[in-house]
Amino acid sequence: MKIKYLLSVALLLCMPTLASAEITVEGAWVRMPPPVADTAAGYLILNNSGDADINIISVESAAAAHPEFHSMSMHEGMMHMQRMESVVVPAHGKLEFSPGGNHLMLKGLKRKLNAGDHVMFKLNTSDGHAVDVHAEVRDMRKMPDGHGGGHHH
Ligand SMILES: [Cu+2]
Repeated sequence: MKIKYLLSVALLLCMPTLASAEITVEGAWVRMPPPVADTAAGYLILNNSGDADINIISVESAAAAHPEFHSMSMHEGMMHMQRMESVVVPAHGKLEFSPGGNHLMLKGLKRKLNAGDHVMFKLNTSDGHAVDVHAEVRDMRKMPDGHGGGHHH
């Protein structure tokens, strides 16, 4: 019986763990959009402490009808945004969404976002787990340079 018990414990430990246990979210924030805008950009850092890459296949938010992952790239001197269907947080690594680079694009804002407001996101992983993100809206016009991302390089 003792062996059986140990076996079931081992099985439990081997089951896929919640992605949220392996992914930690750092410094999430949303740039306060201009009053007439119906989109806003969000930024955060995702750390993956696990041994496997984690694929994030969708993002949801009560604040926006169509949240998307976007990348930024330079083409012929112009910055272009491109939608990414999914993003990967590498094993024992991180994925950064920061101004001028990858970002969450909140398209179709459902409400006005004011500085200090809180916006919740849900990131869905390919293995069926979810990562909750709690972001604060920041008015970048009032922020000193270099402190916008909540982190330092
Ligand atoms: Cu964008």
